[in-house]
Amino acid sequence: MTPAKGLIVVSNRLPVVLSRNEDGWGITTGAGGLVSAMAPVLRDRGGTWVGWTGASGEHEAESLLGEFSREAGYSLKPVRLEKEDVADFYYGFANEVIWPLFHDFQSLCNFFPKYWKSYLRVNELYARAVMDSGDPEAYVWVHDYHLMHVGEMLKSMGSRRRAGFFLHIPFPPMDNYLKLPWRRRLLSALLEYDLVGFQTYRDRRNFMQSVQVLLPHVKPQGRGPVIELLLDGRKVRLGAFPISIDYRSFVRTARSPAVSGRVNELKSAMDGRRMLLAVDRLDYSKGITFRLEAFREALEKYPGLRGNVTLMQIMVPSRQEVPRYNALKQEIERLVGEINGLFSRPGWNPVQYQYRSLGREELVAYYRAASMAIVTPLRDGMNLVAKEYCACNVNRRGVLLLSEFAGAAAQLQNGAVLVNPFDREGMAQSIKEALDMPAEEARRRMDRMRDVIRKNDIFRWVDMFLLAAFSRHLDDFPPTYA
Ligand code: ADQ
Repeated sequence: MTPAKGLIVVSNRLPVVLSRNEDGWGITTGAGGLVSAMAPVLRDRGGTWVGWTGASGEHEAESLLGEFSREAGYSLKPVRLEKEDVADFYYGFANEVIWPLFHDFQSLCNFFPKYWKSYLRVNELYARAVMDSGDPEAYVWVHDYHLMHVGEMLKSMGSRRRAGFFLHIPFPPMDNYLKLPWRRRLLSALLEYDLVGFQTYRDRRNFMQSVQVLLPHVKPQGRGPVIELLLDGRKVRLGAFPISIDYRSFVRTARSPAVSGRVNELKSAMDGRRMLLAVDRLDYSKGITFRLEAFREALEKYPGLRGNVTLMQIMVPSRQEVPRYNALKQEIERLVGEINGLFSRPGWNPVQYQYRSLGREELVAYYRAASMAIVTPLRDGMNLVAKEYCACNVNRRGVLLLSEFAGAAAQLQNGAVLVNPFDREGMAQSIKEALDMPAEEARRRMDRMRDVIRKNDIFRWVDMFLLAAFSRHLDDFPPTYA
Protein backbone atom coordinates (compact mmCIF):
# COMPACT_ATOMS: atom_id res chain seq x y z
CA MET A 1 0.00 0.00 0.00
CA THR A 2 1.39 3.41 -0.96
CA PRO A 3 -0.84 6.19 0.32
CA ALA A 4 1.74 8.92 -0.19
CA LYS A 5 2.09 10.42 -3.68
CA GLY A 6 5.72 11.38 -3.70
CA LEU A 7 8.23 11.15 -0.92
CA ILE A 8 10.78 13.68 0.29
CA VAL A 9 13.22 12.01 2.64
CA VAL A 10 15.23 14.38 4.81
CA SER A 11 18.26 13.22 6.76
CA ASN A 12 21.47 14.73 8.03
CA ARG A 13 23.53 13.04 5.32
CA LEU A 14 22.72 12.26 1.74
CA PRO A 15 23.23 8.57 0.97
CA VAL A 16 26.51 9.50 -0.71
CA VAL A 17 29.76 11.08 0.43
CA LEU A 18 31.72 13.55 -1.70
CA SER A 19 35.41 13.68 -1.05
CA ARG A 20 38.40 15.20 -2.76
CA ASN A 21 41.74 13.55 -3.43
CA GLU A 22 44.62 14.43 -5.76
CA ASP A 23 42.59 13.22 -8.80
CA GLY A 24 39.65 15.56 -8.02
CA TRP A 25 36.23 14.85 -6.53
CA GLY A 26 34.91 11.36 -5.92
CA ILE A 27 31.56 10.00 -4.81
CA THR A 28 30.98 6.96 -2.60
CA THR A 29 27.93 5.44 -0.98
CA GLY A 30 27.72 6.31 2.73
CA ALA A 31 27.93 3.82 5.62
CA GLY A 32 25.55 3.48 8.58
CA GLY A 33 22.15 2.15 9.46
CA LEU A 34 20.02 4.89 7.93
CA VAL A 35 21.56 4.58 4.49
CA SER A 36 21.34 0.79 4.59
CA ALA A 37 17.67 1.15 5.46
CA MET A 38 16.40 3.92 3.19
CA ALA A 39 18.36 3.47 -0.08
CA PRO A 40 16.35 0.42 -1.24
CA VAL A 41 13.10 2.18 -0.37
CA LEU A 42 13.70 5.31 -2.46
CA ARG A 43 15.09 3.19 -5.27
CA ASP A 44 11.79 1.33 -5.19
CA ARG A 45 9.44 4.33 -4.99
CA GLY A 46 11.32 7.32 -6.47
CA GLY A 47 11.40 10.76 -4.85
CA THR A 48 13.91 13.22 -3.43
CA TRP A 49 16.51 12.84 -0.69
CA VAL A 50 17.51 16.08 1.05
CA GLY A 51 20.73 16.10 3.06
CA TRP A 52 24.33 17.18 3.52
CA THR A 53 27.06 15.66 1.36
CA GLY A 54 29.56 15.41 4.18
CA ALA A 55 31.92 17.96 2.58
CA SER A 56 32.19 21.74 2.83
CA GLY A 57 32.57 23.85 -0.33
CA GLU A 58 31.67 21.06 -2.73
CA HIS A 59 29.77 23.17 -5.30
CA GLU A 60 32.04 22.04 -8.10
CA ALA A 61 31.26 18.39 -7.38
CA GLU A 62 27.52 18.69 -7.83
CA SER A 63 27.43 17.18 -11.30
CA LEU A 64 28.42 13.93 -9.58
CA LEU A 65 25.18 14.10 -7.61
CA GLY A 66 23.21 14.41 -10.86
CA GLU A 67 24.94 11.36 -12.29
CA PHE A 68 24.25 9.41 -9.10
CA SER A 69 20.56 10.45 -9.18
CA ARG A 70 20.09 9.21 -12.71
CA GLU A 71 21.46 5.82 -11.79
CA ALA A 72 19.84 5.59 -8.36
CA GLY A 73 16.33 6.41 -9.58
CA TYR A 74 15.71 9.28 -7.16
CA SER A 75 16.89 12.90 -6.86
CA LEU A 76 19.43 14.24 -4.42
CA LYS A 77 19.07 17.75 -3.03
CA PRO A 78 22.22 18.87 -1.22
CA VAL A 79 22.17 21.12 1.83
CA ARG A 80 25.32 23.23 2.21
CA LEU A 81 26.88 23.54 5.64
CA GLU A 82 29.67 25.91 6.56
CA LYS A 83 32.61 24.64 8.60
CA GLU A 84 31.36 26.43 11.70
CA ASP A 85 27.98 24.71 11.49
CA VAL A 86 29.58 21.34 10.98
CA ALA A 87 31.47 21.97 14.22
CA ASP A 88 28.58 23.36 16.29
CA PHE A 89 25.55 21.61 14.85
CA TYR A 90 26.92 18.23 13.81
CA TYR A 91 29.86 17.54 16.11
CA GLY A 92 28.41 19.86 18.76
CA PHE A 93 24.67 19.63 19.33
CA ALA A 94 23.99 16.36 17.52
CA ASN A 95 27.01 14.41 18.74
CA GLU A 96 27.97 16.04 22.05
CA VAL A 97 24.46 16.67 23.34
CA ILE A 98 21.70 14.54 21.82
CA TRP A 99 23.67 11.38 21.00
CA PRO A 100 25.14 10.92 24.50
CA LEU A 101 22.00 12.13 26.32
CA PHE A 102 19.70 9.80 24.38
CA HIS A 103 22.07 6.83 24.85
CA ASP A 104 22.21 7.32 28.65
CA PHE A 105 25.68 8.91 28.73
CA GLN A 106 24.64 12.22 30.31
CA SER A 107 28.07 12.79 31.80
CA LEU A 108 29.53 13.10 28.26
CA CYS A 109 27.18 15.94 27.29
CA ASN A 110 28.39 19.49 26.60
CA PHE A 111 25.31 21.68 26.83
CA PHE A 112 26.82 24.73 25.12
CA PRO A 113 24.25 27.40 24.09
CA LYS A 114 26.12 28.09 20.83
CA TYR A 115 25.53 24.44 19.83
CA TRP A 116 21.79 24.91 20.33
CA LYS A 117 21.73 28.10 18.25
CA SER A 118 23.58 26.35 15.45
CA TYR A 119 21.13 23.42 15.65
CA LEU A 120 18.19 25.76 15.05
CA ARG A 121 20.00 27.60 12.25
CA VAL A 122 20.90 24.39 10.44
CA ASN A 123 17.44 22.85 10.88
CA GLU A 124 16.14 25.97 9.15
CA LEU A 125 18.52 25.35 6.22
CA TYR A 126 17.13 21.84 5.81
CA ALA A 127 13.57 23.13 6.01
CA ARG A 128 14.35 25.66 3.25
CA ALA A 129 15.80 22.92 1.06
CA VAL A 130 12.54 20.96 1.50
CA MET A 131 10.52 24.07 0.58
CA ASP A 132 12.57 24.26 -2.64
CA SER A 133 12.00 20.59 -3.52
CA GLY A 134 9.40 20.22 -6.31
CA ASP A 135 6.27 18.19 -5.68
CA PRO A 136 3.95 20.21 -3.41
CA GLU A 137 1.90 17.09 -2.66
CA ALA A 138 4.84 15.02 -1.46
CA TYR A 139 4.91 13.62 2.03
CA VAL A 140 7.92 14.83 3.99
CA TRP A 141 9.64 12.15 6.04
CA VAL A 142 12.32 13.56 8.33
CA HIS A 143 14.88 11.24 9.88
CA ASP A 144 16.68 11.25 13.13
CA TYR A 145 17.99 13.32 15.97
CA HIS A 146 19.86 15.89 13.88
CA LEU A 147 16.64 17.32 12.49
CA MET A 148 13.98 17.32 15.18
CA HIS A 149 13.01 20.97 14.51
CA VAL A 150 12.54 20.74 10.73
CA GLY A 151 8.77 20.02 10.92
CA GLU A 152 8.15 23.06 13.11
CA MET A 153 10.21 25.25 10.77
CA LEU A 154 8.40 24.01 7.69
CA LYS A 155 5.15 25.15 9.28
CA SER A 156 6.58 28.53 10.17
CA MET A 157 7.61 28.90 6.50
CA GLY A 158 4.01 28.29 5.47
CA SER A 159 4.39 24.67 4.29
CA ARG A 160 1.10 22.78 4.01
CA ARG A 161 2.78 19.47 3.27
CA ARG A 162 2.24 16.68 5.76
CA ALA A 163 5.37 15.73 7.67
CA GLY A 164 6.39 12.77 9.79
CA PHE A 165 9.51 12.11 11.83
CA PHE A 166 11.33 8.91 12.74
CA LEU A 167 13.84 8.73 15.58
CA HIS A 168 16.49 6.09 14.83
CA ILE A 169 18.11 6.28 18.25
CA PRO A 170 16.47 5.54 21.61
CA PHE A 171 14.36 8.14 23.39
CA PRO A 172 15.81 8.42 26.92
CA PRO A 173 14.00 7.86 30.20
CA MET A 174 12.36 11.02 31.56
CA ASP A 175 14.97 11.67 34.28
CA ASN A 176 17.68 11.86 31.61
CA TYR A 177 15.67 13.88 29.13
CA LEU A 178 14.81 16.50 31.74
CA LYS A 179 18.49 17.45 31.95
CA LEU A 180 18.34 19.02 28.49
CA PRO A 181 18.28 22.81 28.90
CA TRP A 182 16.03 23.17 25.83
CA ARG A 183 13.75 20.27 26.77
CA ARG A 184 10.39 22.00 26.38
CA ARG A 185 11.23 23.63 23.02
CA LEU A 186 12.46 20.36 21.60
CA LEU A 187 9.47 18.35 22.78
CA SER A 188 7.05 20.95 21.41
CA ALA A 189 8.91 20.94 18.08
CA LEU A 190 8.54 17.16 17.80
CA LEU A 191 4.82 17.50 18.42
CA GLU A 192 4.52 19.76 15.35
CA TYR A 193 4.92 16.67 13.15
CA ASP A 194 1.75 14.74 12.23
CA LEU A 195 3.44 11.49 13.17
CA VAL A 196 6.44 10.73 15.37
CA GLY A 197 7.87 7.23 15.06
CA PHE A 198 10.11 5.43 17.54
CA GLN A 199 11.94 2.13 17.25
CA THR A 200 10.22 0.45 20.24
CA TYR A 201 7.37 0.76 22.69
CA ARG A 202 9.93 1.50 25.36
CA ASP A 203 11.11 4.63 23.50
CA ARG A 204 7.57 5.81 22.99
CA ARG A 205 6.76 5.23 26.65
CA ASN A 206 9.82 7.28 27.65
CA PHE A 207 8.71 10.06 25.32
CA MET A 208 5.18 10.02 26.73
CA GLN A 209 6.49 10.29 30.27
CA SER A 210 8.42 13.45 29.36
CA VAL A 211 5.35 14.84 27.56
CA GLN A 212 3.24 14.24 30.64
CA VAL A 213 5.68 16.14 32.85
CA LEU A 214 6.48 19.03 30.52
CA LEU A 215 3.18 19.42 28.69
CA PRO A 216 0.55 18.04 31.09
CA HIS A 217 -2.38 19.46 29.08
CA VAL A 218 -1.62 17.02 26.21
CA LYS A 219 -3.92 13.97 26.35
CA PRO A 220 -3.11 10.55 24.85
CA GLN A 221 -5.77 8.38 23.21
CA GLY A 222 -5.79 4.76 22.06
CA ARG A 223 -3.41 1.88 22.62
CA GLY A 224 -1.29 -0.46 20.52
CA PRO A 225 1.50 0.38 18.08
CA VAL A 226 0.00 3.77 17.14
CA ILE A 227 -1.63 6.19 19.58
CA GLU A 228 -2.86 9.75 19.24
CA LEU A 229 -2.27 12.89 21.22
CA LEU A 230 -4.72 15.77 21.25
CA LEU A 231 -3.22 19.21 21.47
CA ASP A 232 -4.67 22.58 20.54
CA GLY A 233 -7.35 20.95 18.42
CA ARG A 234 -4.77 18.96 16.44
CA LYS A 235 -3.98 15.28 16.46
CA VAL A 236 -0.43 13.95 16.54
CA ARG A 237 0.21 10.25 16.16
CA LEU A 238 2.97 8.41 17.99
CA GLY A 239 4.02 4.96 16.87
CA ALA A 240 6.52 2.16 17.48
CA PHE A 241 8.04 0.99 14.17
CA PRO A 242 11.04 -1.33 14.55
CA ILE A 243 13.29 -0.62 11.58
CA SER A 244 14.54 -3.57 9.57
CA ILE A 245 16.63 -4.67 6.59
CA ASP A 246 16.08 -5.76 3.00
CA TYR A 247 15.91 -9.39 4.13
CA ARG A 248 15.56 -11.00 0.71
CA SER A 249 18.48 -9.07 -0.71
CA PHE A 250 20.73 -10.22 2.15
CA VAL A 251 19.59 -13.84 1.66
CA ARG A 252 20.26 -13.64 -2.08
CA THR A 253 23.74 -12.24 -1.50
CA ALA A 254 24.46 -14.86 1.16
CA ARG A 255 23.52 -17.65 -1.27
CA SER A 256 25.47 -16.23 -4.21
CA PRO A 257 28.39 -18.28 -5.57
CA ALA A 258 30.82 -15.39 -4.96
CA VAL A 259 29.92 -15.25 -1.27
CA SER A 260 29.92 -19.04 -0.90
CA GLY A 261 33.44 -19.12 -2.32
CA ARG A 262 34.57 -16.41 0.07
CA VAL A 263 32.96 -18.22 3.03
CA ASN A 264 35.05 -21.28 2.22
CA GLU A 265 38.20 -19.16 2.12
CA LEU A 266 37.40 -17.54 5.46
CA LYS A 267 36.65 -20.90 7.04
CA SER A 268 39.83 -22.46 5.84
CA ALA A 269 41.76 -19.45 7.15
CA MET A 270 40.13 -20.15 10.54
CA ASP A 271 41.67 -23.64 10.42
CA GLY A 272 38.83 -25.41 12.19
CA ARG A 273 38.41 -22.73 14.83
CA ARG A 274 35.05 -21.11 15.46
CA MET A 275 34.63 -17.46 14.58
CA LEU A 276 32.84 -15.16 17.01
CA LEU A 277 31.94 -12.07 15.01
CA ALA A 278 31.47 -8.49 16.15
CA VAL A 279 30.67 -5.76 13.60
CA ASP A 280 30.13 -2.19 14.75
CA ARG A 281 30.55 1.42 13.91
CA LEU A 282 33.24 2.85 16.19
CA ASP A 283 31.09 4.30 18.99
CA TYR A 284 31.05 4.20 22.79
CA SER A 285 27.36 3.19 22.73
CA LYS A 286 28.27 -0.08 21.00
CA GLY A 287 29.98 -1.50 24.11
CA ILE A 288 33.10 -2.67 22.26
CA THR A 289 35.48 -2.45 25.24
CA PHE A 290 32.92 -4.21 27.49
CA ARG A 291 32.71 -7.02 24.95
CA LEU A 292 36.49 -7.39 24.77
CA GLU A 293 36.67 -7.54 28.58
CA ALA A 294 33.98 -10.23 28.60
CA PHE A 295 35.87 -12.22 25.97
CA ARG A 296 39.04 -12.02 28.06
CA GLU A 297 37.03 -13.20 31.06
CA ALA A 298 35.74 -16.16 29.00
CA LEU A 299 39.29 -17.13 27.95
CA GLU A 300 40.48 -16.94 31.56
CA LYS A 301 37.58 -18.89 32.99
CA TYR A 302 37.19 -21.55 30.28
CA PRO A 303 40.68 -22.64 29.15
CA GLY A 304 39.06 -25.05 26.65
CA LEU A 305 38.22 -22.02 24.51
CA ARG A 306 41.89 -21.15 24.02
CA GLY A 307 43.06 -22.08 20.55
CA ASN A 308 39.50 -23.00 19.54
CA VAL A 309 37.72 -19.69 19.08
CA THR A 310 38.67 -16.37 17.52
CA LEU A 311 36.89 -13.09 18.12
CA MET A 312 36.74 -11.24 14.80
CA GLN A 313 36.18 -7.59 15.68
CA ILE A 314 35.34 -5.56 12.59
CA MET A 315 34.91 -1.87 13.15
CA VAL A 316 33.87 0.75 10.63
CA PRO A 317 35.53 4.17 11.16
CA SER A 318 33.12 6.83 12.43
CA ARG A 319 33.32 10.44 13.71
CA GLN A 320 37.10 10.19 13.51
CA GLU A 321 37.57 13.93 14.02
CA VAL A 322 36.08 13.79 17.53
CA PRO A 323 38.77 13.33 20.23
CA ARG A 324 36.53 11.05 22.31
CA TYR A 325 36.17 8.62 19.40
CA ASN A 326 39.87 8.67 18.80
CA ALA A 327 40.51 7.91 22.46
CA LEU A 328 38.02 5.05 22.30
CA LYS A 329 39.80 3.62 19.26
CA GLN A 330 43.09 3.70 21.14
CA GLU A 331 41.53 2.01 24.14
CA ILE A 332 40.07 -0.74 21.94
CA GLU A 333 43.43 -1.28 20.24
CA ARG A 334 45.18 -1.39 23.60
CA LEU A 335 42.73 -4.03 24.84
CA VAL A 336 43.08 -6.12 21.69
CA GLY A 337 46.85 -6.01 22.14
CA GLU A 338 46.57 -6.91 25.80
CA ILE A 339 44.31 -9.92 25.19
CA ASN A 340 46.50 -11.16 22.35
CA GLY A 341 49.58 -10.60 24.52
CA LEU A 342 48.09 -12.73 27.27
CA PHE A 343 46.77 -15.68 25.27
CA SER A 344 48.33 -15.86 21.76
CA ARG A 345 50.29 -18.91 20.83
CA PRO A 346 51.99 -19.90 17.55
CA GLY A 347 49.34 -20.00 14.84
CA TRP A 348 46.54 -18.50 16.97
CA ASN A 349 45.55 -15.01 18.03
CA PRO A 350 42.40 -14.83 20.15
CA VAL A 351 41.31 -11.48 18.68
CA GLN A 352 41.55 -10.45 15.05
CA TYR A 353 40.76 -6.83 14.51
CA GLN A 354 39.93 -4.93 11.31
CA TYR A 355 39.38 -1.18 11.31
CA ARG A 356 37.75 -0.49 7.97
CA SER A 357 34.49 -0.54 6.10
CA LEU A 358 33.80 -3.81 4.28
CA GLY A 359 31.98 -4.18 0.97
CA ARG A 360 28.55 -5.82 1.10
CA GLU A 361 29.68 -9.25 -0.17
CA GLU A 362 32.66 -9.39 2.14
CA LEU A 363 30.50 -8.45 5.14
CA VAL A 364 27.91 -11.08 4.24
CA ALA A 365 30.66 -13.71 3.88
CA TYR A 366 31.78 -12.92 7.44
CA TYR A 367 28.19 -13.18 8.67
CA ARG A 368 27.92 -16.62 7.07
CA ALA A 369 31.30 -17.87 8.23
CA ALA A 370 30.75 -16.95 11.89
CA SER A 371 29.49 -19.46 14.46
CA MET A 372 28.20 -16.63 16.61
CA ALA A 373 27.56 -12.90 16.39
CA ILE A 374 28.18 -10.89 19.55
CA VAL A 375 26.02 -7.78 19.30
CA THR A 376 26.27 -6.11 22.67
CA PRO A 377 25.62 -2.35 22.59
CA LEU A 378 25.15 -0.58 25.91
CA ARG A 379 22.22 1.19 24.28
CA ASP A 380 21.05 1.07 20.67
CA GLY A 381 17.94 2.27 18.86
CA MET A 382 17.56 -1.02 16.98
CA ASN A 383 20.86 -2.49 15.65
CA LEU A 384 20.76 -3.70 12.09
CA VAL A 385 23.87 -5.89 12.41
CA ALA A 386 21.82 -8.31 14.55
CA LYS A 387 19.19 -8.60 11.83
CA GLU A 388 21.71 -8.81 8.99
CA TYR A 389 23.53 -11.64 10.75
CA CYS A 390 20.31 -13.68 11.07
CA ALA A 391 19.26 -13.01 7.46
CA CYS A 392 22.66 -14.20 6.17
CA ASN A 393 22.61 -17.31 8.36
CA VAL A 394 21.19 -19.40 5.54
CA ASN A 395 22.56 -22.63 7.06
CA ARG A 396 20.88 -21.75 10.37
CA ARG A 397 23.77 -22.91 12.50
CA GLY A 398 24.73 -19.61 14.07
CA VAL A 399 23.84 -18.15 17.45
CA LEU A 400 23.07 -14.49 18.14
CA LEU A 401 24.27 -13.08 21.45
CA LEU A 402 22.29 -9.87 21.82
CA SER A 403 22.26 -7.05 24.34
CA GLU A 404 19.03 -6.50 26.25
CA PHE A 405 19.57 -2.80 25.56
CA ALA A 406 19.43 -3.02 21.78
CA GLY A 407 16.00 -2.15 20.36
CA ALA A 408 16.25 -5.41 18.37
CA ALA A 409 15.95 -7.40 21.61
CA ALA A 410 12.20 -6.71 21.76
CA GLN A 411 11.63 -8.54 18.45
CA LEU A 412 14.37 -11.17 18.65
CA GLN A 413 14.10 -12.25 22.29
CA ASN A 414 12.59 -15.62 21.34
CA GLY A 415 15.69 -16.64 19.44
CA ALA A 416 18.66 -14.64 20.67
CA VAL A 417 20.70 -15.33 23.78
CA LEU A 418 20.06 -12.09 25.64
CA VAL A 419 22.88 -10.63 27.71
CA ASN A 420 23.49 -7.64 29.95
CA PRO A 421 26.56 -6.01 28.34
CA PHE A 422 27.62 -4.46 31.67
CA ASP A 423 27.87 -7.91 33.27
CA ARG A 424 31.31 -9.20 32.29
CA GLU A 425 31.01 -12.58 34.04
CA GLY A 426 27.47 -13.14 32.81
CA MET A 427 28.52 -12.39 29.27
CA ALA A 428 31.53 -14.72 29.48
CA GLN A 429 29.25 -17.49 30.69
CA SER A 430 26.74 -16.82 27.89
CA ILE A 431 29.53 -17.05 25.30
CA LYS A 432 30.48 -20.46 26.65
CA GLU A 433 26.88 -21.70 26.83
CA ALA A 434 26.09 -20.43 23.37
CA LEU A 435 29.14 -22.26 21.96
CA ASP A 436 27.89 -25.45 23.63
CA MET A 437 24.31 -25.03 22.41
CA PRO A 438 23.02 -28.18 20.66
CA ALA A 439 22.71 -27.68 16.89
CA GLU A 440 18.98 -28.45 16.97
CA GLU A 441 18.30 -25.69 19.50
CA ALA A 442 20.46 -23.20 17.60
CA ARG A 443 18.50 -23.96 14.45
CA ARG A 444 15.13 -23.55 16.17
CA ARG A 445 16.16 -20.21 17.60
CA MET A 446 17.62 -18.99 14.32
CA ASP A 447 14.47 -20.02 12.43
CA ARG A 448 12.32 -18.01 14.83
CA MET A 449 14.44 -14.88 14.37
CA ARG A 450 14.65 -15.23 10.60
CA ASP A 451 10.90 -15.62 10.47
CA VAL A 452 10.33 -12.37 12.38
CA ILE A 453 12.79 -10.44 10.20
CA ARG A 454 11.46 -11.90 6.93
CA LYS A 455 7.90 -10.90 7.84
CA ASN A 456 8.97 -7.48 9.12
CA ASP A 457 11.47 -6.33 6.54
CA ILE A 458 12.40 -2.78 5.58
CA PHE A 459 9.60 -2.53 3.05
CA ARG A 460 6.99 -3.42 5.69
CA TRP A 461 8.58 -0.83 7.97
CA VAL A 462 8.03 1.87 5.35
CA ASP A 463 4.48 0.66 4.67
CA MET A 464 3.65 0.67 8.37
CA PHE A 465 5.02 4.16 8.89
CA LEU A 466 3.07 5.50 5.92
CA LEU A 467 -0.06 3.59 6.93
CA ALA A 468 0.17 5.23 10.35
CA ALA A 469 0.62 8.59 8.62
CA PHE A 470 -2.33 8.21 6.26
CA SER A 471 -4.91 5.84 7.77
CA ARG A 472 -8.10 7.60 8.83
CA HIS A 473 -8.64 5.60 11.99
CA LEU A 474 -6.20 4.07 14.41
CA ASP A 475 -8.17 0.79 14.09
CA ASP A 476 -6.91 0.50 10.49
CA PHE A 477 -3.46 -0.26 11.88
CA PRO A 478 -2.61 -3.97 12.56
CA PRO A 479 -2.70 -4.35 16.36
CA THR A 480 0.05 -6.96 16.47
CA TYR A 481 2.71 -4.88 14.72
CA ALA A 482 5.91 -4.07 16.68
P1 ADQ B 1 24.04 2.71 13.50
O1 ADQ B 1 24.41 3.23 14.85
O2 ADQ B 1 24.94 3.04 12.39
O3 ADQ B 1 22.55 3.12 13.10
P2 ADQ B 1 23.41 -0.21 13.04
O4 ADQ B 1 21.93 -0.32 13.10
O5 ADQ B 1 24.10 -1.37 13.65
O6 ADQ B 1 23.98 1.08 13.75
O7 ADQ B 1 23.85 -0.10 11.54
C1 ADQ B 1 25.20 -0.17 11.17
C2 ADQ B 1 25.27 -0.48 9.67
O8 ADQ B 1 26.61 -0.31 9.25
C3 ADQ B 1 24.85 -1.89 9.35
O9 ADQ B 1 24.03 -1.89 8.23
C4 ADQ B 1 26.18 -2.62 9.10
O10 ADQ B 1 26.08 -3.59 8.10
C5 ADQ B 1 27.08 -1.50 8.64
N1 ADQ B 1 28.47 -1.76 9.09
C6 ADQ B 1 28.92 -1.81 10.34
N2 ADQ B 1 30.23 -2.09 10.37
C7 ADQ B 1 30.62 -2.22 9.09
C8 ADQ B 1 31.87 -2.48 8.44
N3 ADQ B 1 33.02 -2.67 9.10
N4 ADQ B 1 31.87 -2.52 7.10
C9 ADQ B 1 30.74 -2.31 6.40
N5 ADQ B 1 29.55 -2.06 6.95
C10 ADQ B 1 29.49 -2.01 8.27
C11 ADQ B 1 21.50 3.93 13.68
C12 ADQ B 1 21.08 3.53 15.11
C13 ADQ B 1 20.70 2.07 15.15
C14 ADQ B 1 19.60 1.78 14.13
C15 ADQ B 1 19.97 2.33 12.76
C16 ADQ B 1 18.79 2.25 11.80
O11 ADQ B 1 22.12 3.81 16.04
O12 ADQ B 1 20.25 1.70 16.44
O13 ADQ B 1 19.41 0.38 14.03
O14 ADQ B 1 20.37 3.70 12.84
O15 ADQ B 1 17.67 2.88 12.36
